[in-house]
Amino acid sequence: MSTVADPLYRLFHSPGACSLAPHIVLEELRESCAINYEPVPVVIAEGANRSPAYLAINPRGRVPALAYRDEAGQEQILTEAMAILLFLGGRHPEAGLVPTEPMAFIRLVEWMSWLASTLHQAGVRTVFRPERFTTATDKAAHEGIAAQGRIAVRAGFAEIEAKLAGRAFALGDRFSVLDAYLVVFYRWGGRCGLTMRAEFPGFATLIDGLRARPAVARVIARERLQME
Ligand SMILES: N[C@@H](CCC(=O)N[C@@H](CS)C(=O)NCC(=O)O)C(=O)O
Repeated sequence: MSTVADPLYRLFHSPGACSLAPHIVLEELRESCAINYEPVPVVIAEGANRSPAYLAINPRGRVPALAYRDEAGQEQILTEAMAILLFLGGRHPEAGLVPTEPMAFIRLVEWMSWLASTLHQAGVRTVFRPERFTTATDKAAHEGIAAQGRIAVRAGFAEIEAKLAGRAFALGDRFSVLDAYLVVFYRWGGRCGLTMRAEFPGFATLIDGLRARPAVARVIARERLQME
């Protein structure tokens, strides 16, 4: 765990989880706006997200959670990846990570809301955690749930591929919090058994461009992630 004296933010995260997106955004903000933050690992594979200490931070036992100081200097906790990404982008407008034009902002929310609900919870999660959609002992059902989930995930990635067509970044010509979120999904696609680069070449090109950004590369290395 890195330690930062009096960090502006503390991000509770687990390697490769959806917390990777705010981790990337915080690292981008460190580079562009010189903010300091502390990444605090809560390793799901070790059950740390179910520890009493972490449940006191997020009673849902999920990552990410962000600790930040409000205007009165009180520490507050914010949960939900989408809320954290929009909060960070909004709190540091000089970094330009969230569009300010109202309709462009709503289009960003439209994308992110679909990623967080349909593609993450109703798609990827059914592949990774089929036991959460039936009982842990109903092993016969797990395979069918995961297989259906894989179909939904593939359809979701096809939608992303079509939306990205020819774009350098998800929203067009500049990096936004949405790009950071898409890094998470691209990596999960491989772990769902999809051949991402062959099936979704436009998405792969976007990810290649993102990985060339020093902040993104640093976070991928820090979380020790394989992207393909
Ligand atoms: N709706 C939440 C979902 C967060 C979530 O599902 N996080 C996963 C990691 S990607 C988690 O903490 N899983 C631990 C568990 O389910 O026990 C968000 O978008 O932040």
